[in-house]
Amino acid sequence: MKLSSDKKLDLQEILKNLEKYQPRRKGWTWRKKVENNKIGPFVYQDTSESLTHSVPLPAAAYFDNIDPQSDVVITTEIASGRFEDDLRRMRMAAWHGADHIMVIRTTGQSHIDGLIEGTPEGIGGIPITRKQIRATRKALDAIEDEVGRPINFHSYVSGVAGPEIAVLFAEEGVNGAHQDPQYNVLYRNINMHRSFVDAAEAKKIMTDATILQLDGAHNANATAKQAWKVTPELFVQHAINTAYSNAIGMPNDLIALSTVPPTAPPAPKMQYDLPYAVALRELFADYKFRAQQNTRYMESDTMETTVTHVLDTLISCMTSADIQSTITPDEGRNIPWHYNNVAGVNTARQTLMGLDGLMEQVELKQDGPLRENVRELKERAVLFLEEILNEGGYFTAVKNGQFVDQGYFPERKGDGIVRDPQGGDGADTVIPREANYGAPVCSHFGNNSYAQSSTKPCNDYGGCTLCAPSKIQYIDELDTQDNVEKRLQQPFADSAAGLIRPEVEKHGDSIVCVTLFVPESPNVAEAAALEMARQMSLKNCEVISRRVMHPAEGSVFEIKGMLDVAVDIGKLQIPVKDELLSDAAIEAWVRPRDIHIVAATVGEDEHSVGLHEILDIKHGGIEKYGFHCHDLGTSVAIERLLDIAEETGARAILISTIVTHGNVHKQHMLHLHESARQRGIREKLALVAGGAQVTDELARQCGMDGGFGHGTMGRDVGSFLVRTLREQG
Ligand code: Z97
Repeated sequence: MKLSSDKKLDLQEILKNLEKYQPRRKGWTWRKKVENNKIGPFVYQDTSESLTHSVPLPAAAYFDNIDPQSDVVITTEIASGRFEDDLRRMRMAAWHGADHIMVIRTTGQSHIDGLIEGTPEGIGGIPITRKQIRATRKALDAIEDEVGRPINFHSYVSGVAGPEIAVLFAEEGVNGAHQDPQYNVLYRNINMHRSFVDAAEAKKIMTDATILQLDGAHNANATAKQAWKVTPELFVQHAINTAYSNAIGMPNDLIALSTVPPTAPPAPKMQYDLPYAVALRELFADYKFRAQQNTRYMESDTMETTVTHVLDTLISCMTSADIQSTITPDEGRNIPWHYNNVAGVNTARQTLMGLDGLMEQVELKQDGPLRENVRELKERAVLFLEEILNEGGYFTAVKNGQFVDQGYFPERKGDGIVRDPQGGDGADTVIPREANYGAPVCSHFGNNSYAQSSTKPCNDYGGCTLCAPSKIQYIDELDTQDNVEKRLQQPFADSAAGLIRPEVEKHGDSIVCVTLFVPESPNVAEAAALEMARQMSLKNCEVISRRVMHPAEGSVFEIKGMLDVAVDIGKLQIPVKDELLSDAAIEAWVRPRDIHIVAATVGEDEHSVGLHEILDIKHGGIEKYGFHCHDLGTSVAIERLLDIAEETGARAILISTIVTHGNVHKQHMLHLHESARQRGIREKLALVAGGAQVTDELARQCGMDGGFGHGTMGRDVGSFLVRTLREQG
């Protein structure tokens, strides 16, 4: 299946012949680091191979549209509840630099003791089933071909069906998974004996399939109110899972610690989080790190969460994290929308590129508070481990509530999570293996009677599903109502009828978001903002972010609501954009003609950066084509521009206004047009306006020949001038 960048993902094609689809490869893939990587005008130190298709960062427009890629993997978490909608989001995320796609599974799947089939719609995540996984892997195979980089697909193995899910993942080419028996015990109240027995089996299966394992220690600091107090315990949790994984034979490079810097500003983040990250790195030097941004203290302000994320990424950079995870920056609002996934990925991409080469220039101090705090954290962690041993082992320690207590160990608050070693989901389900036990697949921890006689255990029974994929039983949708075919009827009908609706998450959800400032006290302002949104015809309005600017002067709100509008593509008036002339074509026309141009910022506007971008040869402006530019400077009167135009016999006047109030930019344009007309030179001149609030439409309404807004380059104006002047003759 081949994707084309101007066509939407063909979901019918993805679903076709799914019963026969097999993953192209198994196991995790890291990015390939490229030393001294020359990209555009720069040489990078911490990058990997570039993508073949991508959407560069916005500022790339000023640097030859380069899109350098970090050498660390970038994660995004996706799970709207409908996998078919998530596939399109995965494609968008991949174009922005994500190569680790985590699919959060539906609420409660940890407690289901077996595999589920079909693709039912999930709540709070995606039901992980064979059909869902296979369709996703197939889509990701096509997406990775499109962007030119392998994409790691990830979900969760913990839970009572851990070994079964691990086999499913190994069969279907899932590349990464969370597996940590402590997660089952602490957060899902699954019986501890069962969890650890299952974990050995699941980890062995993951090892053989080279699936990268992430642990679950980060959940402690997502659970604790004062997350920085559980840091000694986090080290212990990492150590338990790491040692257990090694003991069943998992190699170090398949073990990734799931880490999260535990604080967020206004906490003095570097004082707490940097020693934590450094101590962790030193203790676990031989392992991989997946660093996730702090979500514990996320509220609804995306700007604030973005700043925390940037600081987290700085810590990752200083402590060599291997994977940078990006939860959508508005997890606090529980609205992980398409464009917020992309925003999170871009925060990591932008920050990592900005930090390129940092550690070649600075080093962490070997004395002072950093070292003292690192040592203290390690000591507290060792004491924590000793106490577990003194109490009689891990199970007793959990029974005694030693974990996720909010006292800074050895201080104790007595509010830890308490679990009964004989209780929880799946209690009394551990059954001793018979001496002649035969495992259903070759990957197996412990005794396997089939392993005695032949080289490959499954030779005894003609192959297992891991060695002979044709033996895999593919079960299609069982639910006649809630299935992907039914859910896609509406999107396909819409697209056949040429209808489009707004969307943030799922096809046809019609959700939009508006931002309003209301100049009143917070409660009054909020009620007014909701009423205003309703009067905009939005339904089911809900405030998703409120920020007080001043208790009396007003607040700003973001409101989501449903805009029940379907736009008919056939009836849209889409302006046809002229294709730009090439640099060579512009120059070939301009150079032999001796064309003069007069330009200035007008009125009281001293901001000339925009104009210089357009004119100056050193910014790639139109001088390079051979135009003779008379730059009159800033805050120039319209009449003076016209005087000089007449003196020099100029063919065009370019005016620029960046900062405008009270529509003064419109008045300048109207004045220029009118005055040129009165002087009898309007027909001989091309009049062009540029500026932050100028659009082509507005400029033409105000008598200009053309207008240019944000993002305009010299070539846009050069091309326009040649076309206009050619027509004028
Ligand atoms: C993450 N942002 O980092 P269930 N096993 C482990 C886990 O950590 C988790 C599950 C299973 C977060 C998102 C938090 N972690 C989720 C070690 C969840 C999931 O299906 O929710 O019961 O298990 O991944």
